[in-house]
Amino acid sequence: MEIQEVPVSAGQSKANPHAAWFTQQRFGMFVHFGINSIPAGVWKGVPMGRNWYAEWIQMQGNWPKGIPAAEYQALTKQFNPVKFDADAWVREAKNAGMGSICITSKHHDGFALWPSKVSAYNVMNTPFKRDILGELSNACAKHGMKFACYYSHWLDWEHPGGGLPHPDEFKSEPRHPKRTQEQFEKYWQEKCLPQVRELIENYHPAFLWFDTWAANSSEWITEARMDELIGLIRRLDPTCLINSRLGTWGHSKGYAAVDFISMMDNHFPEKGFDQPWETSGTMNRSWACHQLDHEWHTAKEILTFLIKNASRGGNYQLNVGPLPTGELPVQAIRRLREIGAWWLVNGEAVRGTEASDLQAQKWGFVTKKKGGGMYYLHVLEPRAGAEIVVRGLRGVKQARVLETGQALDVLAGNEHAAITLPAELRENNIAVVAVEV
Ligand code: FHN
Repeated sequence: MEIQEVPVSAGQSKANPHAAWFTQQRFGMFVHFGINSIPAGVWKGVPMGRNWYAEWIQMQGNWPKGIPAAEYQALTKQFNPVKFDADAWVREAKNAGMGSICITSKHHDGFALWPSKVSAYNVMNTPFKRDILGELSNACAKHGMKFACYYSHWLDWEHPGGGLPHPDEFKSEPRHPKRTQEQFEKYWQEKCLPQVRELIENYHPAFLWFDTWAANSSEWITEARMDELIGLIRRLDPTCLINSRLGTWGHSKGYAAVDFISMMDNHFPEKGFDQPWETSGTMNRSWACHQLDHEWHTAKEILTFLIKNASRGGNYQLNVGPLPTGELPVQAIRRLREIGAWWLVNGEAVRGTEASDLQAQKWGFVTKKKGGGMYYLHVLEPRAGAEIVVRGLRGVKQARVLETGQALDVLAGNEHAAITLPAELRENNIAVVAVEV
């Protein structure tokens, strides 16, 4: 995917008071699930082309023509994830330290995971006939987890007016015909706005995660359309947060038009922003289940992304791509549980932290307890007896290993403090030192 980074302009910060829980939680789960989970990256025995995004198979299978719409949409006849257990998904997320679950209510293919009255292209017209969003939102409520929806507002490959990939970015043959504004407006009024209304009225998502990535989207997602969509959401539920990939590069207010900034896929910035922000990232290379994608991040790599963002005041939304059966893949479960084991002792060093003034240390990252008084040093490659020099750290009252409470020696300098890790330390994950100041 083409990505474009858009800088936040100074003085835009108008944090929505309803976003407090969002910045507090730091860590959430993203779920890409739908009828595209069935072929899982392979169409009629041939791996899809161009990139690893299995949810793009309608366009990238049978390359370069793509899969004919009717043939792709016939996947609804096979959609029967009988092992889908919303409670099990939520328990895995919660155990890993996550505070929210955001699911692809409708991805680019246009298929809805709920009984939408707006479009028959939905889960009730499959053998499964169960309201996936309803079950997941109920399980989230039961476990004190925030429920949220991804909604592809620009691209929709089912509605005759819905957005199509840009021909220059997506070199399929024959090239897609270009939509007219009238066609797109019909889609917008007939499907997009009414479905967003349904999502809010039926499931009360804590946030809506919209999806554009510069390219040509602002031709379709114009400021007027964005304002119409934002207005609808604000009227129906002022607590529902909206992300910047609504298309804010095409909005005169920029990021200030929405509640939180979403980075481009898997982008972990070197600096934070003066508005709530997050990175959504994959566990392997695909978002939806891909049967040939075996390049999984380790739990430690995932934790490093999380901590890096937290040290800059940002969130991390980690994706899982459930199997066609509805189960989470074991590769994902294993990683979530490893993360959960780390979280069990170190979670306070991530949740409820704010952007840290002590950054870019050689040995790792520093997070800061909201309101100050405590820094957390995340040492990426801890060695027994090693000295950790923390540039900029002054006024240390005490330092201890977060897991054991073991007190550590601190040598204070003018512009730094040196802390010695315990001689008996055995740690192959990230070690956290809590420093009271
Ligand atoms: O095209 C989508 C992609 O399939 C996936 O949903 C990601 C998630 O951030 N968003 C788009 C590409 O950036």
